[in-house]
Amino acid sequence: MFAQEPPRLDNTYEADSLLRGYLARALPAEVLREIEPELQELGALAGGPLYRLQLEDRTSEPVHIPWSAWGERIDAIRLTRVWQEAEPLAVRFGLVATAYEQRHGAFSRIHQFAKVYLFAPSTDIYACPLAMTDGAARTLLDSGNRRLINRALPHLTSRDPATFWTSGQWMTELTGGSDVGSSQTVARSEPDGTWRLYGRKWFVSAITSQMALILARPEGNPPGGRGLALFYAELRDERGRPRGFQILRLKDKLGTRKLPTAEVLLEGLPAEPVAGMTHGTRTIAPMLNVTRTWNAITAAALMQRGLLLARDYARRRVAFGRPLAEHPLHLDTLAGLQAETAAAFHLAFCVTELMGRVETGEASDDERALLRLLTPVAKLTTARQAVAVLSEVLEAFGGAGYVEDTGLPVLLRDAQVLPIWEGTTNVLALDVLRALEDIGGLQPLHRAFDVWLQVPESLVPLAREARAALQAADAWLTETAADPDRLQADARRFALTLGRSTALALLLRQAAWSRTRGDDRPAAAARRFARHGVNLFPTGALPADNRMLALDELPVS
Ligand code: MFK
Repeated sequence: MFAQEPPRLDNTYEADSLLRGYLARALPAEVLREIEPELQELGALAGGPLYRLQLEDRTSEPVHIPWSAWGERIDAIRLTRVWQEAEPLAVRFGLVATAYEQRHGAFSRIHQFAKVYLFAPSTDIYACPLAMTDGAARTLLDSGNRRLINRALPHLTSRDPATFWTSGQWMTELTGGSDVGSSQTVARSEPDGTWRLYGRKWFVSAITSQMALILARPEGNPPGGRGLALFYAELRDERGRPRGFQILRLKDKLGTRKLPTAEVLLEGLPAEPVAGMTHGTRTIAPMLNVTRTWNAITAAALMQRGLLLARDYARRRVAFGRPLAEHPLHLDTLAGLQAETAAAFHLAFCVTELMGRVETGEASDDERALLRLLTPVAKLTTARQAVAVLSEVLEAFGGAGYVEDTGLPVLLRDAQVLPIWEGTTNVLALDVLRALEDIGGLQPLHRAFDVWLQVPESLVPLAREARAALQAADAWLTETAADPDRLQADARRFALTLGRSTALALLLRQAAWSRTRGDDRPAAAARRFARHGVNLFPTGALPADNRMLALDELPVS
């Protein structure tokens, strides 16, 4: 009887020419030599036992256990098998610790995120608590609060599962969502000078964490983000019982279903201010920027996972008399996906390069400015690409891509969270405008393009295309500076034009390097990516037209 052969994964480090080519260019040879055995090991786990466990454990989900058998409120969470395996592995491989140990100086962030990239697609979004843990470590360090740094950092960056903590970020409320400044959680001071938090957090990711950074409004503070303060809380007592909060329910989500996201009632959770009693959103910004970088790396990683599977399947699946891999139209489709994935990969890893340089004090002023600008640009660009690419990946399997027990549909469902959490595409597009105000314009990016785009003659037309898109974006900025409605209405096109032109420039940097080593795949990816379009600028669209279309109004005569 005829049966289809399923797609197979092998060592996902060895199979990934994108990652290996990038690391060979971006890292000094001795650093790559030192870290490669670890990447090999992680690639073998990710493509072997972890992937098999994901498939085996596909239908299990975390369970909330509100009460003990004897009536005590315990709010325990039973995790899936993959999540149980993932934590000790993450600790052993130092998925958070690597960034703080800085064994390879400014390259440590590249090292860390290469591991995250291999780990994330095989661990059912366990990257989420790790991202927040990394973000919490960064936020506490930036706050300068020595007591909390001494207390929490050794746990957050531990290499020992017995002492490792993850952190949550408790921000999102029914009133708040993206508009965190309208949060209603209050902080009340006790007679002894300590603080307790009261309110309802609507969407708390990874409720299993040992600590959390929480936004709350000290009583009497004004409304808005400035009236919020950032608090630190340790969430469970020595017996594991919640300290002044209840889990109301786990959220019933489209994807990331292995991730226990909870709705939480705060009923006097003891907490400690991190950095003063105001400006909470500003204080938590380092958390947002770190988790947005994890988001971008995870987006690239999920795309690459989908492609590895689709590529393998194309060699096994015979239709109309030959393997899919011999059908020109199927090849063309996969090539388009590969180009988008390569572009997302380089954009995301560029942010990790900058992050490493800033954190070790080696960055120039331009590099600091680029990190602020490219973090939201990379997050929003790669997240949109991930949804589009993974939708197409499912289609590359035909009906099998739509059938749950192939383990494929989850790729698309999980990808769909990437443009939503950590700031939607539109919220991030507005953050790009805010970043430009902070850094004073696009000059740092123009100067970076000059460095990245030193390419051989044959790639010069593509380099011109990247530059032209950046110039169009810059011209738009000058032209609309005095028109806030138009500035906002075009902000997404603007941000995506920055993202796509920067990704093309970075692909060309890699292509120029790879060509001297006889590898023309990055150049092919750049050509194909450019053909998809890097300049999203509208011609003549105006906010008045937008309103008429969006709200279906009659044109004003
Ligand atoms: C796979 C791994 C992925 C990661 C998994 C993590 C899972 C976690 C799931 C979640 O928790 S999702 C919820 C995440 N929520 C968000 O990302 C919130 C989205 N909303 C925004 O980003 C809003 O723009 C923001 C809350 C920041 C608006 O806050 P405000 O207080 O109304 O706005 P304002 O006044 O513009 O900003 C306050 C200050 O912060 C300003 O500084 P100043 O006080 O000095 O003027 C801003 O410049 C600063 N700021 C805001 N965003 C910043 C920033 N600074 C640096 N970087 C940024 N990104």
